[in-house]
Amino acid sequence: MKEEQSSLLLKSSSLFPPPQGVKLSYGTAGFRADASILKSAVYRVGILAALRSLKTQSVVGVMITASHNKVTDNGVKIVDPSGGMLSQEWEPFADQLVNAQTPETLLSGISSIFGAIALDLGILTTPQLHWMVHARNKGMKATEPAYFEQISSSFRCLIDLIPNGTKVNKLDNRVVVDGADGVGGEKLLVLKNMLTDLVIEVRNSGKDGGLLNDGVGADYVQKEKVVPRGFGSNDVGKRCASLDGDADRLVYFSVPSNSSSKIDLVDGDKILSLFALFIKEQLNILTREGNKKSNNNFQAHLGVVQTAYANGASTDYLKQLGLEVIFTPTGVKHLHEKAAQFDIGIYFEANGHGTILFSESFLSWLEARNNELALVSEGSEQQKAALRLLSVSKLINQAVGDALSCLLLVEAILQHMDWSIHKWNELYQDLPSRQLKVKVVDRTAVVTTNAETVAVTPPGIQEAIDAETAKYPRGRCFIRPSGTEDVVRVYAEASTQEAADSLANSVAKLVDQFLGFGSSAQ
Ligand code: 16G
Ligand code: MG
Repeated sequence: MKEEQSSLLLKSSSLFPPPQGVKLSYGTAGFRADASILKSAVYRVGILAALRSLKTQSVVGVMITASHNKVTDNGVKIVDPSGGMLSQEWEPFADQLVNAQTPETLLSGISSIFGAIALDLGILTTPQLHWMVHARNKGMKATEPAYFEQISSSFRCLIDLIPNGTKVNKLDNRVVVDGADGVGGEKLLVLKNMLTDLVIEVRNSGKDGGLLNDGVGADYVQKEKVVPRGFGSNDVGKRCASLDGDADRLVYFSVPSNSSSKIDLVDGDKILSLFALFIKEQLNILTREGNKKSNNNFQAHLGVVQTAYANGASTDYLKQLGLEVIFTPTGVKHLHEKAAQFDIGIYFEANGHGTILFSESFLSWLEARNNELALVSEGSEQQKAALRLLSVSKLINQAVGDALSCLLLVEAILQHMDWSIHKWNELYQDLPSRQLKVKVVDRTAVVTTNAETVAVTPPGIQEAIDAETAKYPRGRCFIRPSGTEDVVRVYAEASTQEAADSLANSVAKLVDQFLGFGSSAQ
């Protein structure tokens, strides 16, 4: 590095000294902390992003967002050239860079960052940034209007392909969306005007001064199972949805009665199930009997990826459909990586983050098959199925889970099936579950394996959990250290709510006995 460049870097980095006594870690999805101590991390992530861009000779992204957390709690993360999460190989480097205590140590290891160009894309949802990085590196138009145009036009294609009989009965094309008082609500106000076959009512759009993620948003709705602010007895029976603050999570819900604030939740697992059902149906049409004569047939490998938090009833349902279900540890980077190994990989976390990935080779085959069908049987069911799959691949974000594009896909599929939210919710019935968190002395003492379903350490804890779980019909329980909070999380599932609560409580006690402050004080 040239002398004047390094002195410039020394000077500017001393403007953003790292907080004393705090060690930040890249964690599940970027550096997260109270905004007051994050300045130096943001500065250094800028340097890291520049290095990543130069190393890969591609465009990368930097996102600052509170996501689903309270407004003072911020995060900063890098979007890789593929549009996905930062390569996990670079995470240790990110940790070193962000925790270097002096500007001099920061300098060592950085050979050259000059030459990188920073573009301020303004305020976007997290998935919009991922989409733009992906598009830009593929040489495609990477602007916000191009994003809106792509998702709204592919939505229109899906609606145009709805079988005629269904269209006549179509009554219910209205959805009410809670924007979490975040950026997603604001963007949805733009998107809704580009749609003719769907009426979107946006609440908590952030325009009326509501506080981000405060009693609103996908995380609140999914965890508390009550209506978000601004929803209530007037909404009984309506199809409602909630985004999180940066619009990478989506859950649906309905208000069953006007006597309480409780909701019927339709979570990420059910969105996944709806998507899987639709995709499987289209693949079946495309490759069914009578179509075999084609010398251009292809048995697409369809896979589904979940985490241990997926409701057991959803996994049973997906397996009943004959689908291959794979589990990974929590965190989008893990699910995404696995889903990318299929021709069509569908992944979702129960919290509403997920998408559908199409492999390049499957898409080229699909394009070719569609062209072939257009020649020999234009307008046939097979060709429509091919077109629907192509439209889904354009609508659904290929870089990361995207609440806006998932919302449009859910709406298109519900219209296609002529299903109400109730019909959709009845695909299967969730097993009652309970989540708890336990403060412990050192959460890293819990090490898990088998996609977080088995605790390897501390010794003996898994046997104790197993013994407790065996007492409950349909009991399932696991513990894991949170990647975003200083706690150990407990998840329990059983045939009744009382049983799930009781199992979770017993296992939380075990965690406290093995790792908690109680045991350490003894
Ligand atoms: C982050 C992850 C989310 C995961 C959650 C788990 C991304 C973009 N977000 O929000 O996928 O479910 O962390 O939090 O990867 P926990 O480790 O505290 O339970
Ligand atoms: Mg988020």
